[in-house]
Amino acid sequence: MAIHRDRIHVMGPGIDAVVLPFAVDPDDEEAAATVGDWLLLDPGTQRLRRLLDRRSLFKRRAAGSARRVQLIAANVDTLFVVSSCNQDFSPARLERYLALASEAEVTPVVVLTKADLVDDPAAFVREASRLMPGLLVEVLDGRDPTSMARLAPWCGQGQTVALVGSSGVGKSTLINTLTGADVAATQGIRESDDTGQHTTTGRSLHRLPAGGWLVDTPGMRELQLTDVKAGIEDVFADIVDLARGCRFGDCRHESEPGCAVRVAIESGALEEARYRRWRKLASEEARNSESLHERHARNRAFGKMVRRIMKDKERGRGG
Ligand SMILES: Nc1nc2c(ncn2[C@@H]2O[C@H](COP(=O)(O)OP(=O)(O)O)[C@@H](O)[C@H]2O)c(=O)[nH]1
Ligand SMILES: [Mg+2]
Ligand SMILES: [Zn+2]
Repeated sequence: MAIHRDRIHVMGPGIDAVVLPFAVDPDDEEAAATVGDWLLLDPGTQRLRRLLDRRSLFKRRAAGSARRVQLIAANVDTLFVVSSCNQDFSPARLERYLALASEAEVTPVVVLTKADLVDDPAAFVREASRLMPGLLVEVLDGRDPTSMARLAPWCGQGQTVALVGSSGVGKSTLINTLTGADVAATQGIRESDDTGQHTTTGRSLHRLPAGGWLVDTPGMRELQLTDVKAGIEDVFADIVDLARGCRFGDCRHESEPGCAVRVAIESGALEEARYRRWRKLASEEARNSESLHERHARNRAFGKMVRRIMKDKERGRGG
């Protein structure tokens, strides 16, 4: 249900307890329990026995360290990618979240809020739908409980949902409407997104009236674009497919002869703007992930140097 500093909150039939986490090998970061995990608990000793296999996992690099991975949520089935039908609407931002969802192996559903504030919400739906083949898009007024019927297909028994989206798009409003309770502080009341403070404390899993669960952890909003190469390839599968048809395997799709990507752009089959967003996202991902690898290499080199110095010292002492 929630991870506290040195305890975890678990729930199950007849169980609502705060227990000690597993002692995990620091090199096996994914062996720790996180929100949404299924655990086997010994009812007598209240000790955790086992972590069950996950269906999906959101994780991120912990700030300031190359190695530490922070687990955010496990077993999420559907990710509501929230955007509003106004100035926040940005295909590039949506694609970024779609890549994260794909990487975590979670089905994304784009939820466009503030439908009540625009004249033609359907235009936003059309634009969002074009971002990925088969992408599901819903548009609604997040404050209106009756519009929640649109999200019902993902909120029933046995289903777990999570939300992402930038500040102010209406995530907290949706959470409150979905849960039918005042579980999340909405903006303008007491939540402060800018300072990184979160008022959502306590449990991170909320029961939905239709029987499903909603994950609400502060970490979801800090998801970064690192190690999501496969996710980006899923979102831009059309371009990846096209690039396979380029004459040169290392085609940069600039002015090379026989470039299938350029042909598609020129014929109008591929939107130039989408191509540019792909380039930007892919290079940003490569940069983020590469710098982490470089840091690893540096750490390893430093470790080697230290060991060499120690050895030399030993030798010096001995001889
Ligand atoms: N008109 C309208 N306002 C909304 C809607 N959803 C959220 N809001 C308002 O937008 C503001 C930001 O919402 P909030 O839920 O705090 O956004 P969050 O930062 O994503 O959690 C609040 O003033 C909400 O009342 C909607 O569908 N329509
Ligand atoms: Mg909020
Ligand atoms: Zn090419």
